[in-house]
Amino acid sequence: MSQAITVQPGQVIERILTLELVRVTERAAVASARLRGRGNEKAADQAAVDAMRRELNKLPIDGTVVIGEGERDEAPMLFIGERVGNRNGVKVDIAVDPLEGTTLCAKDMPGSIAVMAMAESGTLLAAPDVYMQKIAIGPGYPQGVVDLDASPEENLHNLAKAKGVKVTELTALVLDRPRHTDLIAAIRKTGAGVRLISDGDVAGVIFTTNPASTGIDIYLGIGAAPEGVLAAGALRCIGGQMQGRLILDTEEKRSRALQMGVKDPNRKYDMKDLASGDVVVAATGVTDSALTKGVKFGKDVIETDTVVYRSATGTVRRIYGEHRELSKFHLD
Ligand code: VTB
Repeated sequence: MSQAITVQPGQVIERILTLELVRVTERAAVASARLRGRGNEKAADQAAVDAMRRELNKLPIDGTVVIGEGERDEAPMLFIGERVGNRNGVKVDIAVDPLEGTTLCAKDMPGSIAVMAMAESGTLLAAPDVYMQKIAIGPGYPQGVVDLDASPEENLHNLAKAKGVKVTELTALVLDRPRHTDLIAAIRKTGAGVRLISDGDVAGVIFTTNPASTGIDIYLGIGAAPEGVLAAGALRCIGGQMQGRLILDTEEKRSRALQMGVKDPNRKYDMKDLASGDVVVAATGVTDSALTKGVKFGKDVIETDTVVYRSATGTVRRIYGEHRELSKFHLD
């Protein structure tokens, strides 16, 4: 008889679910990877959503989507508030970005991933689909060395001092958007470098956790709020610091946010406010990136590359998958 796996008190997310998450992101990645380079962002996203939802509903969880494809009326699937799982299990929050970097996938460019997080119920910020101002650095620095409300100059100088390098040796990662013109100029004025990305700031934030390999010391700028929560979940597992503030610049956005429980529209969220409990995050590559390789389609085998993070232990696993039951994948 197989031995039962004991769940430690306080460990709400059973470790067995860590692997289950990998299955979910693998399937979403394979489904959208079939549509790489086809120029159809919507179709690629829909394929990822369908596959992710199908797999999620097989899991022994009672899940609620808190970060999803949108609000109920506009998103047919994986909308905020949707219940997922077979309901026979632990109550959890689910955050999904079935295809992060839809444009990258549609253009077959590097950096698109299928990503999701599962957390203790009530511990992920239910963020509306608005922008978020974000700052993130990796582990190993004193708490508060950078701050969302400090200038880019101050942040870079403080970070350089804490790292024991010259500011000219730092590189910041920023989304390539007109809204960042001043930010980019301010960073460059310090002598630091700027790496621009066209999309994919979940991975962008994660890159700060390993500057030796990615070359990225700090993430700065404005991206999407749901991606901010997913990134904070991953950072909680690996270590690092992150802050975010929702950009609620219209009455409509403020009232939508209020409905989702955001009482103070100017609140500065810390990493632990964005993801406060036990969390597991998985990401599978759709196209190649510094985080994971993209899906490879062979004659008899489909290969996937996944990274999965678990906050309870800080474990990071890289899972290379060879999938042989191809008939199952034809569903996608
Ligand atoms: C970023 C990026 C995402 O949204 O969060 C971005 O990392 C922000 O929105 O991959 P804009 O494109 O409007 O600047 C994505 O591009 C996709 O959601």
